[in-house]
Amino acid sequence: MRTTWDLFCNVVDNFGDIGVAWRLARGLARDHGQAVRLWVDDLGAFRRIWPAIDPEASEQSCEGVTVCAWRAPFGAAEPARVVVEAFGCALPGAYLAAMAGQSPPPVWINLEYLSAEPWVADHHGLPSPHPRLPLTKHFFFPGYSADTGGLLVEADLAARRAAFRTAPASDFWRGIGLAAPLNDELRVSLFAYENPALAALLDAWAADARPVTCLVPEGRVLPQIADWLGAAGLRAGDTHRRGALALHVLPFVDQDTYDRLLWACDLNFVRGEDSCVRAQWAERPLVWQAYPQADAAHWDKLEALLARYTAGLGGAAARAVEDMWRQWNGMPGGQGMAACWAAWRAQQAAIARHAGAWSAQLVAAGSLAAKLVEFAENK
Ligand code: TRH
Repeated sequence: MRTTWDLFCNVVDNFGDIGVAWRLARGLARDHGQAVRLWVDDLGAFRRIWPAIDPEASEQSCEGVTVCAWRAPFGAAEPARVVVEAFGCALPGAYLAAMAGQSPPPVWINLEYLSAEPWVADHHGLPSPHPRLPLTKHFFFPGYSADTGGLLVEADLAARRAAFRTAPASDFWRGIGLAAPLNDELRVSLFAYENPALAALLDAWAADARPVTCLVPEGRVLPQIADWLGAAGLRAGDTHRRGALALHVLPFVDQDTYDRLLWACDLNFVRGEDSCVRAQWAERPLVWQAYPQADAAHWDKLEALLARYTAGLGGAAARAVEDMWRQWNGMPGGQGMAACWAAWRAQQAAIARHAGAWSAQLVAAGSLAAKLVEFAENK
C-alpha cells in the first residue's frame, strides 16, 4: 500500500545525517513505492552528496522523492501517515501540533544511530509517549542482527555490484581520471576525520614493498596530508608521490559514484556511519574510524563491530584487523602503525576473502527500509 511519509533531517555536521536520510528516502520511494517527503535544513550539504539538488528550491522532486527545504518558521503542512525524525532532530512545533490534531495520529518514529552493541536489540521499537500530546514516538534502532532495525541496503545493490565487477575495471578508473592498477598495486580509498595516526600510516605506505595508491576525496584530512607532504595545500586533481605511495586527491563525488569507488578499491578507510556500512557491502576489506565522542563511547562501538566482524575470521588475520582498527582509532596499547600495517599486509589475502563472506552474512540483519515499512504498517 502506498503510504505517505515525512522524513525530517537536521544536518548537524559532516555528511552522515543527510547521507542516511537520503538513502532511506530513496529506498522507501524506489523499493517500496512509498510517497516520501524529505525535509532538510541544509540543502548545501545535501548537494555535496547529490549534485542534482538545487540548494535554493523550497520544494523539488528528485529520484521519486519530494525534497523540501526545512526553514524557520515552518509553514503549514499536513502531516504524513508516517513521520520519521532522523537522529532525534526535534520536529517543528507547528507540525507536531498538527500531528496531534489528526485521528488516528501518524506513526511517529525516531531513527537512531547505528551501533553493533548488543543492547540495541533490547531498545529497538520501544515507545515513548509524549508528555502532553496524544502522540507516541517509537525508537527505531538500525543494527547488525535480525532483532534490530537492520541496515540500509537497496533491493538491487547486489545486482549493481555484480554488474560493476563484470565490466572492465579500467572503465571505472578512466572515468575518475586514473589508469587501471598495476598487478601488484594496492588501491586504497581514504575517507577519514583528522587522525593522529595518519602520518605514520602514510609513512608505512611510502615504505611498502609494493605500490600503494591512495585516493582521498576532498575533505577534513587534506590539511594533515598536505603537512605530511610539506605541500602548501591540496585540492581535487592533485597527485603526489613519496616512495611506494602515490596520493591522488579526488573531488567529493555523489553517493552512487562513491559506492563504485568502494567496490573498485582493495581496501577502504571509512568513517562515521553510512560510509562504514557501504564499505561492508562492498565486499572489500575496510578500516573504520568511528565518529569521535568526548567520553570515548565510540571505542565501545568500535569493539562491538570488531567482535562481530572478526568472529568468523580468527587467528592472525583477526588480530591484524583488530590491531589496525584500534590503532587507527587511537586506542591505547597498540604496537605502532608500522607494525600494524606489516601485520595487515601479511594477512591481506585472508582478510579480503573474509570481506566477501561478511557482506553475504550481513544480509541476515535485514533491510532497514523494509523493516521500517513493516513496523509502520503494524502500528
Ligand atoms: O560524514 P560522516 O562523518 O557523518 C557522521 C556520522 O554519520 C556520524 O555517525 C554522525 O554522528 C555525524 O556525521 C554527525 O560519515 P558518514 O556517515 O560515512 O557519511 C558520509 C556520507 O557521504 C555517506 O553517505 C557517503 C557520502 N559520500 C559521498 O557521497 N561522496 C564522497 O565522495 C564521500 C567521501 C562520501
